Amino acid sequence: MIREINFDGLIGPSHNYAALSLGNLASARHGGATSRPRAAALQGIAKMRFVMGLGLTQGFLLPLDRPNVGFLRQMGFAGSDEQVIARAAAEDPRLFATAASASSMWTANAATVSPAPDTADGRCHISAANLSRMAHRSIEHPETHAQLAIAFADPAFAVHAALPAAFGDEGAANFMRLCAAHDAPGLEIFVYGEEGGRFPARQNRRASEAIARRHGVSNALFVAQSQTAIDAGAFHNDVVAVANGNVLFAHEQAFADAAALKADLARLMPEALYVEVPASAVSLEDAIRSYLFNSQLLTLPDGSMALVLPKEAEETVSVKAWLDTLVAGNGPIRAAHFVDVRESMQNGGGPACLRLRVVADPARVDARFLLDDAKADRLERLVERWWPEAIGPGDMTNPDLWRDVKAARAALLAEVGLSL
Ligand code: SUG
Repeated sequence: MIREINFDGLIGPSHNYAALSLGNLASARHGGATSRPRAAALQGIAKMRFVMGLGLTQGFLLPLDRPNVGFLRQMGFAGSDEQVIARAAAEDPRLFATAASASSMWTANAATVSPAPDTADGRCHISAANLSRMAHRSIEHPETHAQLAIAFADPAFAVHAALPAAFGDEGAANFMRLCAAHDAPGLEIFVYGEEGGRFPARQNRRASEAIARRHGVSNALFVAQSQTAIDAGAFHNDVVAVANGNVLFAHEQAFADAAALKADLARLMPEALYVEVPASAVSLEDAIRSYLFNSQLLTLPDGSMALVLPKEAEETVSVKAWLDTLVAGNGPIRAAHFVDVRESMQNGGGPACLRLRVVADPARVDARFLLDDAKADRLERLVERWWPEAIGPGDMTNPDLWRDVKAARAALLAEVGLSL
């Protein structure tokens, strides 16, 4: 039976705050702060456990090999791996931080996924995202693609390499799917940004069109993000909108032309429900600071829907008030749960950033990427033993730290039984 599986990024041992993402206000605000990789990874695992506890299938993707020595070699640093790391850290700290980021944790950006019921050949198509607008993220896709090719090697899937870098593609963070049920044909909504604003638009329209074409998706809409939202810090659409089943939950200022989108939905999918949060109830600033929309909107086994939101949403007065009214009402969203993913949030990644949704039969997925409680226990023990407790700006040039980070990932791969 095909169903939705959430693949969360296990938060890597190099997690740090380097202010690498222009237009991502949380990342800019926390640049130079001390990160807590161990706590971060445990928060991520706790979220996965919580979603499993709701009765849903959970998977995970592994952190990439960081610092990325191959990239530093491309940038001209030579010698042993240790020398490359030491020289880059000393000579060009920002370039080194680019190579050391644990940014692959945000698997909503790993790929775009078109489930089998939507595609011409009846396979689930998965395209790795080039993430070409941010240097530290642009070096993720070769390793991400390799990992996806292992996890989804079954012929039920078609895994594609990233698009050419000229066409920025940020994966599922700019993608929504509306459907009567996860295993029914859906309407795929590709959201793109236009250049010319205060911050870079990360998703290019042609990239979205190319993904729909190569996936064989004909029931698709291409929708522009509002410039106001990008300028206010919504660097990905999933900061201001999320969809699940027949529900599209969005801020009033999410799209350049919300009226046109509503008209298209009325024509193409009359059963769609557009749950819009007016700016008068929750300002764009509150929505972005709290990550109200960067929540997981989930269909539970009983058919009702629940939101899994960051604690920051609970702590934002306007957002909490709006959620209380939403859940008390008669709509499809029956519950709001709050999880602590603060370490990721401080880099601009909420619950929805941390997961990639794949609609598939779990039996067709490489079981090493699927989670159960026993494996979650083992992963927690491993993280407690190997993940650094803290990384402050002064630690970035410490060779012992990077030795520990490499050893931690090696221990994880051994535990999971993968060599990547
Ligand atoms: O790409 N932050 C990530 C956050 C990604 C959030 N994903 C979604 N919205 N789906 C980004 O901007 C910050 C890294 C740093 O500054 O150290 C970072 O890459």
